[in-house]
Amino acid sequence: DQARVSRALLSVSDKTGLVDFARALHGRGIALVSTGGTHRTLTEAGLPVTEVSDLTGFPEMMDGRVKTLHPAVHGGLLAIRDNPEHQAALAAHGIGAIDLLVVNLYPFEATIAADRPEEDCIENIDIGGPAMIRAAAKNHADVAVVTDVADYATILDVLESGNGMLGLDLRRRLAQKAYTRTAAYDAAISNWMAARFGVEGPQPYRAFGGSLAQGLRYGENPHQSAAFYRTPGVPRAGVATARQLQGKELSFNNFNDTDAAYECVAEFDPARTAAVAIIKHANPCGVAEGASLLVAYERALACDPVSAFGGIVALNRALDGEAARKIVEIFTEVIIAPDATEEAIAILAAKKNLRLLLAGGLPDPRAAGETVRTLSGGLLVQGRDAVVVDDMPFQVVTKRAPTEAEASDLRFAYRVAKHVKSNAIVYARGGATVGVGAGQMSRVDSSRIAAWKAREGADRLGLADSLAKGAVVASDAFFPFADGLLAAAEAGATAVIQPGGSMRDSDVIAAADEAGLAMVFTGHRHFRH
Ligand code: 93A
Repeated sequence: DQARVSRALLSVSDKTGLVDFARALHGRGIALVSTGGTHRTLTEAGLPVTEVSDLTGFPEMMDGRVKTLHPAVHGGLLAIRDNPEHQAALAAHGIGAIDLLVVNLYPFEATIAADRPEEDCIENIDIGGPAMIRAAAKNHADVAVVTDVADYATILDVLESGNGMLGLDLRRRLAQKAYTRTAAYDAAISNWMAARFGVEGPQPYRAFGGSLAQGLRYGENPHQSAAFYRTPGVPRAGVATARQLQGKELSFNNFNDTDAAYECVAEFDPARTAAVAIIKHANPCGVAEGASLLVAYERALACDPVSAFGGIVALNRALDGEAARKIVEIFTEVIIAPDATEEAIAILAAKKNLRLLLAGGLPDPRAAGETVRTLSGGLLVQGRDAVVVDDMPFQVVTKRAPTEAEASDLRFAYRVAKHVKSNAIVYARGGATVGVGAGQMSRVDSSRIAAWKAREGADRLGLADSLAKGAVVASDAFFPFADGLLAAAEAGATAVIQPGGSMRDSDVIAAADEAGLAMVFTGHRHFRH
């Protein structure tokens, strides 16, 4: 399974390590072929190199768009060495076999990251490079393909120890890596086009074309392996692109919870209000608006301070000193914010284990995108839940319309409910959650838990009345029967927001009228599983 390397084709945009590598290949008696720029670099270094145009008999043309797209190149890469017909074809057309292909692609990812004009991005879509990579990788039985500068040293080591031969194992590994590279490259192009041209709907490439960003120590549990992949070509402020200023590496659960926290707090326009979300196990245990981040944090924390211990705190504005000072009073795993003041950074620096992430901005809750989940033997892909309560109908269905304060709290509660696992019930008052019921199999149970949390909150404050009294309640899906709604009324809620759409809507509306509740239908469900 050893294959001798007699001729190598080198065509690289990133010329790092190129000259040393090519010189070592030449030193082993390997003939070198290369494209324009690569040829120039190698010739300048004094190495004998054949130009691809001499192989093809065509000059590079159309600004280099066509340089290696020719049978003299692809025949040399694809011919099976022990297939007599293939060998006869090579001989008949005067094509020489290529045993080693060294290619790295036009820097498309770097070009879009630098926000270059559209025509530059298009011009940096490499066609000939991926074609050669895919050809060589297909023919890995005979050809070795190198797509990563980091592999030059390995190739030289193996050539040295193998007397100019490369083994099948290595060629297979390189081929697999090569297809990973071309897949990620095309994913970046597809993602960029989707964003640029406003293409909507599930796009497999956008969902799966991740590039490995970081291996993780373990997954949800220590016996599960895990890694974090970044979706290329999606310039979206969020956990995936945030800068970590301090603390240990994020764990799998940290990534998941921090994302939930930041997506939740991003529902609150920072120009309108400061807001804080505290998350545990991907569910909010407290969310609040406030005149300042400090006030918002204190109110979010008050909702469920026991659960908030060891939680993730997300803020919708640049973290300031007073909020930072308050947050570090209890054990917090991660803080994420668009930015932070010098003072806040200095305060957090004293807490070595606390992870601080600065995302540079907030994710757009209305942005298109996909969510992906695996099931045994398959994947489920869907568009993000990118609908925001402000854009939904706000249809009053009861005799009593909500007061202005109730209406504002209804919107607040619905924003939060979107980020609570179903069945979700959220009690809110004055722009703060006072009770959250998450993840129950029955809506009535979620209602009970939310009401119980509101009761506990009152007990902590030494108040006679539950915090649900005078609060509003949001439900992520319709109440199938009046019972859930009546439970909320009994707990003290005065207004309700829910999608509507149940067969028994009229019963539920009648029950709401009977109890003097104001109720609003949004027409949009916020299931989150
Ligand atoms: O424009 S291309 O898609 N057309 C081609 O035929 C072609 N062949 C190789 N780009 C092509 N390449 C790419 O040129 C390689 O993938 C590599 O990134 C780059 C190297 O060009 P140079 O040697 O001129 O610097």
